[in-house]
Amino acid sequence: MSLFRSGRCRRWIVLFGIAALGSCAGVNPAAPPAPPAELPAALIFPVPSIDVSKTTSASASGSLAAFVAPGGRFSEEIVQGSDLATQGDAILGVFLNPLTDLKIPVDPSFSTFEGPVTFTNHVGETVALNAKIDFSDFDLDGDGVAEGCSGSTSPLPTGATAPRPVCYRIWVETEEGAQRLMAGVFNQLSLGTNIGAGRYVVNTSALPTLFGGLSLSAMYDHRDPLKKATDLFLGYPGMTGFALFAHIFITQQGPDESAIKTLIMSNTFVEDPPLMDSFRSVGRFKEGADFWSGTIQAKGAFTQEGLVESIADVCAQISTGNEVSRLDCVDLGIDVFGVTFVDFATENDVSLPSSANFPDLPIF
Ligand SMILES: [Ca+2]
Repeated sequence: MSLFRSGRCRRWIVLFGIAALGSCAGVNPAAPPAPPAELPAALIFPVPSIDVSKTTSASASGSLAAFVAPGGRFSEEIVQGSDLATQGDAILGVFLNPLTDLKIPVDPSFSTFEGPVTFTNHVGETVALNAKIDFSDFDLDGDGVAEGCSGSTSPLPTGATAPRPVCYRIWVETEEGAQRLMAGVFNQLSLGTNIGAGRYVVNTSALPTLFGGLSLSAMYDHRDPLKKATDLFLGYPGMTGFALFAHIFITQQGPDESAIKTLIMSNTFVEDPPLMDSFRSVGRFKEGADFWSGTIQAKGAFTQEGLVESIADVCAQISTGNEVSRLDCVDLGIDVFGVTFVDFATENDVSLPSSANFPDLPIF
């Protein structure tokens, strides 16, 4: 039986609407941006997706389940992390695509931008709001130092030759007044084909009827197409603070048609005694090959209905879902021995910057 059909995980899906879902040593978008060969005409707020939904890049499938025979010993284990990651991408798209639709010019004369934005949730409900975006430099991560941004939508201030990050803070104007929605930094702007690098945090309490207060953050570095990393955190509020956290870290090494992809996640319900209900996994596969290597630890509700509680460095054939010799994975270079779980997400991971760094009301 699927994790998704258990009571808890049905609730997970309901909570996140569309459903949701790695330490992030691999992501360091704070590194100096490489000089961009070109600049986009308008700002793209990219979904930092690394596709783990299929085993061949030529396939159109949206779920790894299409490649896995049901009923194999590890069929569910192979599929479920992939599905959660894919659903996480869908959640990000809900917030980011409407912002890209604003078509904000990349131009050093734009230090602010204001325009109508329409958000749509998973059941098609929409909210149209006015967004106000300020691009001045600020301290995103709260370390006491501003991020050194350009102060405009362009990484190149007028007359400058060295690119700088682009910072943004977004407020939306609701019936209850203006509220903070999102803050972030582009360390390298997305060109569409190469989404660059950046970091952001979103809090949807300004849009409670649509998303119920979901908070999320992401760090991504896709500047090198042969070495991409995305670190994603999701938090959903419960009766007494956050109830549910997901932390998903995905890397891709190599070109799309033969990439090794590693998906590491730690998810927990914190409404129960801490970490009683938790799910941690490491999974790795290589595009174009039929093997998956994985390690899983599940506790509490996550072990219901047949999901294994603990496996380590298992090698399975994707198409059958059954265990094979570990050498098959070792030879392929995908064995996960020694790969550690990521930390569980905390409230800090999904919190907007302090009011000192991100004022409660728009600053223009
Ligand atoms: Ca800082």
